[in-house]
Amino acid sequence: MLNTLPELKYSFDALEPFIDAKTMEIHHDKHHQGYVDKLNKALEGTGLEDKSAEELLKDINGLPEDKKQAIINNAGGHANHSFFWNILKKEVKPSGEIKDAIHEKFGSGEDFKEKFKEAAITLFGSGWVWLVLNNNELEIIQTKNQDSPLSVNKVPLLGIDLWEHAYYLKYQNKRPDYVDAFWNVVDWDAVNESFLKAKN
Ligand code: MN3
Repeated sequence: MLNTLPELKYSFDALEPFIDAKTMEIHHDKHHQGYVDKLNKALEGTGLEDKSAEELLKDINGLPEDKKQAIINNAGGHANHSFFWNILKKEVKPSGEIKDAIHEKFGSGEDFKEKFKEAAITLFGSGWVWLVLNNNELEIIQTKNQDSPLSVNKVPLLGIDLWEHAYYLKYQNKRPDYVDAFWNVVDWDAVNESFLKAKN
């Protein structure tokens, strides 16, 4: 079974005005589709065609050397975007165990957001910033390009796409404004669900 582009569970304009419809359309239909197509192409003839992007990313040392970087890039692009679409929803407030765990680890929701934003602003070039679970501890990490937290044995709970294609149409060079707007579209119920599943 080839990897396929997942359908969005909401319309392109569902996250307006924070993430605009045109950006969502191009991001999902063109960029994400591109990663899926290139992943399937890279997997041709490797015997790994049936593996999910997540399975491939958890064992990157097992990848054939000549395809390794192409698979990391495009399985990462596929998995990261599939994850991203699922943590986006307007008007969901932090609640549940993840809220308590964030307060315990970072001091407060505001302190957490500040640290996350700092990581997002200081990431040089293209990549992602994540809230992950690492050995049962919450942690904010940066990844370059389409590298996945799964490849370093960390479970993503929340992530922001910091490639310019994710925000340039609306925010141009103002990455900090995009990060501020992002908090209006985090589906904290989905984040909490991932947290409950991943924690011991
Ligand atoms: Mn993207």
